[in-house]
Amino acid sequence: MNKIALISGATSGIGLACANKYASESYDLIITGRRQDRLTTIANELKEKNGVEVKTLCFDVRDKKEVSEFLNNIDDKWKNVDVLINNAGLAVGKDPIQDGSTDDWDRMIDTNVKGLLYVSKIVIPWMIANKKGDIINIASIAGKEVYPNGNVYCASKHAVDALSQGMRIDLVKHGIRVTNIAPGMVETEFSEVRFHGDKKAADSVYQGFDALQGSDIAECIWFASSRPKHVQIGDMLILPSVQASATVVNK
Ligand code: NDP
Ligand code: 8X3
Repeated sequence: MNKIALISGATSGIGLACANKYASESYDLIITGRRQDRLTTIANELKEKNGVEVKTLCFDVRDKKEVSEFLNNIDDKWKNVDVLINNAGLAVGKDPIQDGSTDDWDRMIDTNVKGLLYVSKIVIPWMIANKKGDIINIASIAGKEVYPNGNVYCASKHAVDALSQGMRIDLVKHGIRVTNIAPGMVETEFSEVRFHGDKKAADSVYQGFDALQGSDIAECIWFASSRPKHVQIGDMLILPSVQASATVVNK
């Protein structure tokens, strides 16, 4: 029987790259997101290419009831999740705190912090019952540093960093490993979402240097979760070679 990875936010970027990586390593997948059309296409491609099983779950991680119903209603065999990748997340807006939109703040905190918690709340008991599992939380360099106009996004990712530490402490006695992944600039749909669909503004973020790609992060996540049982990768900061900090980029 194949191992199982559950990847939240697998319709693009880092989550999609993880889906490709874990399927290529013969994992069966539960992939989630809010765009069913993309989930269906991705699932069909992964099944055909890798011969694995792929279950798609279309829900919004901000909706506690939906998260609970969709996850709890899957067949028991799917509940043997070996690797949970808490990836669904976003930045919305890049404004000084005094000009920020409370709607943007709600979206970031509800998705990046509460959504991650809602999914984890359902999956952790399955892992405890199995006495094993890997939880991979996608934080950010924004969870280690704060940069101008990053305020609430940075706060939400600092929260993810803290939750990774808290989960590791609380779950160590259950044989569950917790890895915090902190990428720098990765070329995905992230900036398009952050700039409210302004593709020109988004493209300019990644111009003039070789940005990280989703696959670079997926390789690191795979490395962490494929370590021998006695090894736990606690935290990884992954930057493009031209990036030295959240604000210093040689481009
Ligand atoms: P993308 O925008 O390409 O992917 C984000 C994914 O999250 C999509 O699959 C999206 O799916 C899903 N998602 C967003 N909101 C929700 C929601 N409310 N419910 C369910 N799914 C949701 O960006 P990235 O791949 O870059 O982002 C992935 C993670 O990586 C995020 O947590 C981000 O903060 C983090 N990160 C990104 C960096 C970067 O530079 N790109 C750097 C550091 C961290 P759908 O729209 O279908 O719901
Ligand atoms: C995304 C990277 O630097 O835009 O988390 O915050 S950054």
